[in-house]
Amino acid sequence: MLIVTVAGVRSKSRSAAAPAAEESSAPLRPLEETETYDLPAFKTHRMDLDSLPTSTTASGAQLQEYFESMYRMRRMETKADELYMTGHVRGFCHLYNGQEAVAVGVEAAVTYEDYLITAYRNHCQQLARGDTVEGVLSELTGRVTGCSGGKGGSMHLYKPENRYFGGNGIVGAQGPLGTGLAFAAKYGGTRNIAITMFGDGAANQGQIFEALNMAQLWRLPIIFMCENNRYGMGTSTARAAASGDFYTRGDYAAGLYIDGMNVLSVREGIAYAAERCRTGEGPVYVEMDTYRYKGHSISDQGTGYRTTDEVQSMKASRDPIDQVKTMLIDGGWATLQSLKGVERSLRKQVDAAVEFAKKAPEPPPEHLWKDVLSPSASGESVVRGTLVTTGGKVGTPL
Ligand SMILES: Cc1ncc(C[n+]2csc(CCOP(=O)(O)OP(=O)(O)O)c2C)c(N)n1
Ligand SMILES: [Mg+2]
Repeated sequence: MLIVTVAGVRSKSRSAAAPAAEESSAPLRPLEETETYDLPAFKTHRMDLDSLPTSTTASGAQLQEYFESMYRMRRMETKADELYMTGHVRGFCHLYNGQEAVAVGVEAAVTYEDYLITAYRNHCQQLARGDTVEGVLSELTGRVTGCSGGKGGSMHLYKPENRYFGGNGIVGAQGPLGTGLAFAAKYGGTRNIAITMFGDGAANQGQIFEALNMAQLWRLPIIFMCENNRYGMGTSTARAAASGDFYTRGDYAAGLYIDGMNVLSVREGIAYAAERCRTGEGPVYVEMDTYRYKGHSISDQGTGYRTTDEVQSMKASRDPIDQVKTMLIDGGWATLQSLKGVERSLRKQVDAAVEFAKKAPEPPPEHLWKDVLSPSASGESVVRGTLVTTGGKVGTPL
């Protein structure tokens, strides 16, 4: 049982995985009405815990939006899995199932003026930053309608117009890159911030500490966000990390622990950390306590290094989508039946996106060098002064 002060309306209790069963014919409550929710406890490092909120208000409309966004993500990832298994997606494919509240809660706290960068588990952030399911599945299946024209695939999703910088296959690389984005925000005299998301495995890397040192020294507006999903590939944090309290690992930098399975907690924690960054106090090292339901990538069943019981109990007690469903039903904005209708319609939309991606054209041969190498003045692709097409030097006809 989950005490709903962790996830829902105050002083009621209900299993997060079992929304109210009773259906009533009473009219649903207007979505603009709000409810107050207790938040799961934050933990802080070099930051005043008492200045963090202990409760928050959400409207039915907000909760409905969070529910739909997370359900759409879950469904898209499930379909990506199927597309991989049937040979439509090749290469790598890392799924986000279980971690959706992080992507959705972050976007509820910042705007597209703020920079976002992450690792290879990046499909859902792309959606949250304004791409469509059609767009994401197109890139995964190598279609010209994807954001990288079908030449990048699963690990190369970007939306620069909404300040989303992907999509980075090298573990930890987004630490220094995100710090550069924060530097740009500060250098440009804006109040914008950068969020760099990385895993618990990446948190042990030297480049994260090097970038954090610079960010603290220069008081850069950046959230170093460690998504602690308990595993780096098949290695548990207990076996890989000398300290599992990731929020304290910034040492001299402020740290914040957030329940990453609770979308309201993510929203409020990130809103707080972001405001701190905007006022020039320097970086915040956030630990998102979350969990990945699937294996590391599609080639990993995710069963060899953890028990089925562990996964099932996480789903039963902390699932982010079920938590919001419970809030919607308990708050009187929805019934189990009305939410089933919403789920049905979202599944249809995702199915249509799958068909769209399967039918979309692959990139034509003339796109082979496009966007890969810098063009010469005459528009031809060049590597170190050599024309790719002819092997000749720029300006020297063969
Ligand atoms: C520099 C580097 N080393 C190793 C790898 C191989 N690798 C890919 S993902 C991964 C584990 C990372 O785990 P974590 O940071 O916890 O992220 P998660 O996959 O859990 O999201 C490793 C070792 C890599 N891509 N880059
Ligand atoms: Mg991990």
